[in-house]
Amino acid sequence: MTNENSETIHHRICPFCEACCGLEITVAQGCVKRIRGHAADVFSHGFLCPKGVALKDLHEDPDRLRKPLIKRNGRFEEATWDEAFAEIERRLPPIIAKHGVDSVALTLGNPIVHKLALLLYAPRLGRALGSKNVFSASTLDQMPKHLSCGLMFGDFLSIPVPDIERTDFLLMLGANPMVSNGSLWTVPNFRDKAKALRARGGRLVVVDPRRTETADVADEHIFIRPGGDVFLLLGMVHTLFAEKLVHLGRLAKHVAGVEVLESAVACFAAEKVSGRCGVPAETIRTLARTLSAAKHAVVYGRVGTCTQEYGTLCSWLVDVLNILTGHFDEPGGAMFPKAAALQSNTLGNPGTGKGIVTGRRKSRVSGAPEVLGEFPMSCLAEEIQTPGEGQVKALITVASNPALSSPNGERLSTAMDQLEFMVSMDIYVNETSRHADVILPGTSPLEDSHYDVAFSQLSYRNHARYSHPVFPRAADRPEEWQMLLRLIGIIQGKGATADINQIDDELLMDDLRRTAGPFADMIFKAGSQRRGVERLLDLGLRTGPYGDQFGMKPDRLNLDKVEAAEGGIDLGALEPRVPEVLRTPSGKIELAPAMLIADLKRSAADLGRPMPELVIVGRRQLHGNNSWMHNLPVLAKGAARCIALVNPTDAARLGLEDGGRARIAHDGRSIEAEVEITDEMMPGVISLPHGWGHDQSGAQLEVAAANPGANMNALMDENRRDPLSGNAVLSGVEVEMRPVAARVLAGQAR
Ligand SMILES: Nc1nc2c(c(=O)[nH]1)N[C@H]1C(S)=C(S)[C@@H](COP(=O)(O)OP(=O)(O)OC[C@H]3O[C@@H](n4cnc5c(=O)[nH]c(N)nc54)[C@H](O)[C@@H]3O)O[C@H]1N2
Ligand SMILES: Nc1nc2c(c(=O)[nH]1)N[C@H]1C(S)=C(S)[C@@H](COP(=O)(O)OP(=O)(O)OC[C@H]3O[C@@H](n4cnc5c(=O)[nH]c(N)nc54)[C@H](O)[C@@H]3O)O[C@H]1N2
Ligand code: SF4
Ligand SMILES: [Mo]
Repeated sequence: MTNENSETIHHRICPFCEACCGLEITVAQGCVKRIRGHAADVFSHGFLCPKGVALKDLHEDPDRLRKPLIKRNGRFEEATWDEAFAEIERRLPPIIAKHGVDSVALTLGNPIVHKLALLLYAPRLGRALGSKNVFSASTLDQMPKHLSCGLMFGDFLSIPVPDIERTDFLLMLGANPMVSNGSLWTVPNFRDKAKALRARGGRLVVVDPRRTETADVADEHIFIRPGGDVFLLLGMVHTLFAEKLVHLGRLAKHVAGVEVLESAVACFAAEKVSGRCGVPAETIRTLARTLSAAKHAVVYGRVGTCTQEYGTLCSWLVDVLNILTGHFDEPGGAMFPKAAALQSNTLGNPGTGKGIVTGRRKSRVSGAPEVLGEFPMSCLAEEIQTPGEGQVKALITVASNPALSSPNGERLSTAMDQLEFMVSMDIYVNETSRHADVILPGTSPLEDSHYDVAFSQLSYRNHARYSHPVFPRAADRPEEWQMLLRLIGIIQGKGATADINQIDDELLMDDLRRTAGPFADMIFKAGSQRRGVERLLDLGLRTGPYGDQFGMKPDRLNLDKVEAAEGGIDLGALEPRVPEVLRTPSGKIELAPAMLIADLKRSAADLGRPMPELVIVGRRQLHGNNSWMHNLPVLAKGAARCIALVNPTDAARLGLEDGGRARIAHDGRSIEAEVEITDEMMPGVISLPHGWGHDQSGAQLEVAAANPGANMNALMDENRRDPLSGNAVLSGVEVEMRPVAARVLAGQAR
């Protein structure tokens, strides 16, 4: 669209967080002039946050790499694409030939789910490589939820979300959507949705060791001891059984394991668990009663409930509560989205399936079980550093920054220097990619097309939205799916100059043979008009639950239609999907999976554990995104600073001053941060944002380096995980804290 000032208006879904807001981007003279929320977007209705505006800064960031880099004699030099792939071909295949495929590890980072090309093709790279050493941000984030949902519903990606627009009671644990804008729950403009909930007489209750921005807009905030959620949730489940408040409603005939669950929770009465979670027994009982009595209600737990040693139990119990109170798969409760394209639980036989398996392999050093085809990210350093058969010798990172995002980054950084070869697909020379031998920079989001394959599976409403590229790519620049195909060609032994279109065809045909059987050839031919991501997306839409079935249902969806719909296509409110959504072998919701029931023993044994005096939790900040947006000026001049929040009683006990600096230590490792004293923190808990620590040599992040902050993950233990999911423990870790004398500070070069 062009207006009278010869400005063009473009619509682009924001790729920065899970809210997936539709943006309106005004371009003049080849530059972004303005970014606003797209008012006519059917899903986000004009909402945006400060990060959305920063797309301009990202696009223009001089530190964002445009050309591949090859490290020669310890220094990065710009190279052509052909040179970069030739270097990879020279160095990677010999390592595979000598040490086997498992000697090459792959790390997959968070931006992959926000970029169509990476989302659809990084798994292809993983399959082509065939290494068991695959690690991703999922084990720093949401693996517990994948596992609990996989066990209960039969598919790792069958994750229910709150139907916020129709609920009367939302109980939220370990999430702060006022800042994060939601996670495993695509819900742009949480603020107005929460406001509307309260305006219609509903209640929002937030359980968090910090009185968060979300707690500030809630009816009630309840402090909880970090890591204590499993006990609170068990106390609630116990109350439901003890007070005969269980009513499964419509789902009664679709649920297995109620009795097993009832006896397994018998020892977790509210009075028993109260001390361990720091929530009064009466509050626990009242929460259970309110949940049961509400007409439409939903419990939701996120990062704070996953990044702890009982992450899988917490994730499970959240859904157990929804199910036991009749709020599961019901309007206003926890519901399953039905995405238009590529959602695994819309494939196969509705209502039954193979379920999930985990532990098909164990990691070499710690013996951690594989979950969803991965090992815990926190095992990567030991896999590199421990000699022996199967040792990791080479690493490919795709949009991941584990040097900052995963526990004990210092050890991992040392380990990365010990590799024989490392490739980073990344847009910056940062804390991780500085260790690489070759960096392949991805395109700016404004140069790609986009469709949220992952987040439409987690959305508060069903929808289909596609964005065209805002700017053309430079002629010599491959798209990210093309880079991944080049890597695949190298790994397959076809070489760096192999015909990637042919590889793409072969991979698609392999997929179709697996998923479409006798229709494979027909579908392949039907896709022949398009290539790459658009081809996969078009086929996904056409064969999906709203699809045109290649003309058999002509009024339904294909990519042409979604592309043409400015602002997207609304596919309606969430609808009940049980039993159709289930893929468990029993065809039922498994309320009491054996693995989880067995794990309750661990939490029972832990009820009397003495509580440390001081523990640390993380937080997110509106003006940043994990580790990688601190280089964008518009965000850097905002409020994001790496400050430790401390309760006044702790500050007094430790001699800390507001605005002063403190050293925070754990297990011999320490960092330094500014202190803010605030009663928003629970006594005994401090909060520090993650993703900081941009003072590492060799990174090229000029803006971020000016205000580097400290890396809280330097304190975390790489050996502490939820044993079921492999998720790292990033919350509730014991720390010591002491003031840093001003005099010392003055003489200190940081
Ligand atoms: N202590 C603590 N640690 C945490 C968390 C916490 O709450 N507390 N949260 C965890 C969570 S939830 C997550 S998801 C992880 C994230 O862990 P990671 O995914 O490892 O970390 P990010 O900071 O998101 O880094 C993303 C990387 O992708 C690169 N990148 C950005 N855009 C693109 C692109 O378009 N193409 C390519 N090729 N690369 C790109 C960035 O430069 C950066 O290197 O961190 C986890 N770490
Ligand atoms: N602006 C911004 N938005 C983001 C991101 C970002 O970095 N910045 N990151 C994105 C990513 S990758 C993700 S995964 C999502 C995450 O989105 P959310 O899940 O909403 O994550 P947080 O905002 O970190 O909120 C986690 C909350 O858990 C609390 N908490 C810590 N430990 C415990 C505990 O043991 N129990 C309980 N009940 N609470 C606890 C913390 O105090 C914090 O308030 O956000 C995404 N959106
Ligand atoms: S809320 Fe998330 S998706 Fe929306 S503009 Fe902000 S960063 Fe982008
Ligand atoms: Mo995340």
